[in-house]
Amino acid sequence: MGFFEKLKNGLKKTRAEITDKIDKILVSMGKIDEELFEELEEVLISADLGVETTMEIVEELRRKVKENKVTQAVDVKELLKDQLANILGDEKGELSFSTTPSVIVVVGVNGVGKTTSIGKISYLLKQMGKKVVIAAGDTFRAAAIEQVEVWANRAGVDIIKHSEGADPSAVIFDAIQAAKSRKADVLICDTAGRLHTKKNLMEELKKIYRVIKRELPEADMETLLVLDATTGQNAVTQAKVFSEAAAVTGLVLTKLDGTAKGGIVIAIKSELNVPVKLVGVGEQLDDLQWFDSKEFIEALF
Ligand SMILES: Nc1nc2c(ncn2[C@@H]2O[C@H](COP(=O)(O)OP(=O)(O)OP(=O)(O)O)[C@@H](O)[C@H]2O)c(=O)[nH]1
Ligand SMILES: [Mg+2]
Repeated sequence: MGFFEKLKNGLKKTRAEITDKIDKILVSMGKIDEELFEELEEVLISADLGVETTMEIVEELRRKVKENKVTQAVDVKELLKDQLANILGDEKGELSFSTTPSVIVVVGVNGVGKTTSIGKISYLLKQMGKKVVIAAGDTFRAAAIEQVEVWANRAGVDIIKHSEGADPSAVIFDAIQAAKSRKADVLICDTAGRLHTKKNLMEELKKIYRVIKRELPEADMETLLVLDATTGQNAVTQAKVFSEAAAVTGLVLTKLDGTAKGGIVIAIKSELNVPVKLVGVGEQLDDLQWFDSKEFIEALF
């Protein structure tokens, strides 16, 4: 399956929730009236575009319908598609790798798919000809180290680890030295999703950043926040919390294949000023794609 086919396949449930429902409404209503807009509102909200974003979209639709003197309900679909495309802009997932090494810190609450995504990103980068080193920075959760090691092996990249309970910033320190001496292009740091308290989690992240800044002051650095698309609006809240502790440069939105609420991509873009860089559409090594807003809209409609 090609990339686009995979994305389309991954968005199957979301498409059924948004596009198929909208098609039904438009065909059954025929004419454009207030009831039509209300039904559209309902569909968009249930696909997790969020109340605020949905209201803005529907308001704009009303305006466009008037402005363009649209009378047939079926013509509303193109207007809606244009508008969603507008919200997403022509965003394309990209990471900066101008230094050797460059660093990616992967953060997010437990279970969102950090470790899995690290394996997939390593694989993507390796295919681009990059040499990758992974730092097993989640020393908190039992079995986290073994898990990230399995993914490193799958992707065929190096991993630096300590034992469970070790200081994560010590792991990162060693991984930086290894990345330097092995002339790696990219160092990817796994982090814990769960600690005793949110405060500990945030303090630990800050400590990790201090080590990186001290050892690699010139390095390009990305902080990718991983969000689970199936958690819907909660993902927006998580993004707000993490942005306070870390300079989040991009989002990885996972499990788009497992949810009908992929509309969260649009809510996130509309509510937060952080670009979606990658999307996860399955559990295999190659089930992660660079986000491309145009492709996303095409796959949705
Ligand atoms: N269907 C699907 N499942 C995914 C995707 N990404 C991750 N998963 C699954 O989500 C579960 C959690 O993934 P992990 O990578 O362990 O999540 P984590 O954020 O590292 O979790 P902690 O280490 O506990 O903080 C696993 O069962 C993964 O297979 C995706 O894009 N699609
Ligand atoms: Mg993990």
